[in-house]
Amino acid sequence: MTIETSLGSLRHTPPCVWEDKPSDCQDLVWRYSANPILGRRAIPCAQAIYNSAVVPFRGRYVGVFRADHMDGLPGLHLGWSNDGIRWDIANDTLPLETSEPELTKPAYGYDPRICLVDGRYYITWCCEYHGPTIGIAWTEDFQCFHRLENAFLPHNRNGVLFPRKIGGNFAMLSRPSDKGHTPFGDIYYSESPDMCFWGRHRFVMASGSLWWEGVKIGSGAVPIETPEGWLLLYHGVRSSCNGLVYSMGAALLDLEKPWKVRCRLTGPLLMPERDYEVYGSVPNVVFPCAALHDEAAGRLAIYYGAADTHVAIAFAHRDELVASLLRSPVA
Ligand code: BMA
Repeated sequence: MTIETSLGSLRHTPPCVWEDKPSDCQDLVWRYSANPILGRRAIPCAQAIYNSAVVPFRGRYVGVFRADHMDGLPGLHLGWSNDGIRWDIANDTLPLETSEPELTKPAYGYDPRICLVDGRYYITWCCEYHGPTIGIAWTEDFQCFHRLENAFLPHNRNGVLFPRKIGGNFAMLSRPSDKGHTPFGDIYYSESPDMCFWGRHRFVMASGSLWWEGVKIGSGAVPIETPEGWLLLYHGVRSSCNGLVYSMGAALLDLEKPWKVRCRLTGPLLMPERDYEVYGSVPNVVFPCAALHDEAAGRLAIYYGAADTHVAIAFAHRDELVASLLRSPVA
C-alpha cells in the first residue's frame, strides 16, 4: 500500500496523508502500514520522539514535536515535511519569545498541540511552572513564537484549544491533574476573551464509568467541527496489574455548548497492540495529539504517540466515526 501523494487542487494544499482501509479490517480506525514514522534517535539530542502535533502550512506540513532529551527532560522542536510522513526536525528547541521574566526560566515542555484560530497558530503544551500547567504561544509564520501567559494554575495537562471562538471567546479543554503521574482526571472546558484570562469553567466528562478509561481521560486532537457536533479524539487510561494503559476514544460535543457531551463511544478506537505501541520507554501507550482533516473527502489522519517512544499515524473516515458516535449512548 502506498500513501497518496497527488497534490491537492489548491496550490497551498499539501499532499493528502492517507492510506485506504485494508479490506480485512473491520475497525473504525486503522494504522498506517509503515508505522512508526519517527523513533528514538530521529535528531541527535533526542532519545525518543512522540506525542507531537502537525498542521498543513503553505503547501507543506509543519509540526511541533516532543523530544525527550538525553538528560531525560522533554523539549519542543519544530519540524517540516513535504508529505506528512518524512520529517526534518530541528535539533534546537523551539525559540519562544517573551518579555515576562516569570515565563523565561529554562524548563521542560511536552505534549504540544497546534490550533489555527482566526489566522494565528496557537501552540499549547504542558509547561513547567512549579509543576505542570498549560503553556501557550502563537505564531503566524512558524519562525517567531510569541509566548503568552500560562492558561491555568498548576497542575494541569492536555490543554487543547477549539479552532474557533465559542460565544465570542477562545475556548480550551484541559485536565486538572497533580504533579506526578496523576491517578485521576476528568476533562473540563474554559473560555477566555483574550488568551490571557481564563474562566467560565465547565465540567465536560469524567473517567471511570467504562473499564478501558477507568483511571483518567484527557483531550487529544484539536476538536473537529462537524454538523453533528465537535468530534473529540481523546485518550482514556486504565490500570492493569502491570501499570497504566493508554487508549484512544471519541466523543461528540455540542457545537455551541461544548461542555455538553452529545454521545461517547463505549469502547476504545485504538488500544496498544502493535510492538511499537506495546514496547518502549512507557509500554502500552496510544496518545493522540493531532488529526489532519481532509474536509472534502471526510478523511482523518490521526497522529499519535506510541509507547512514549514513537510517532505513528492512524486513519479514519470522519462520517463513519460520527455515525458510530450517534448510535452510541448519550454520555
Ligand atoms: C502522561 C504524559 C504523556 C505520556 C503518558 C504516558 O502523563 O506524560 O506525555 O505519554 O503520561 O506515559
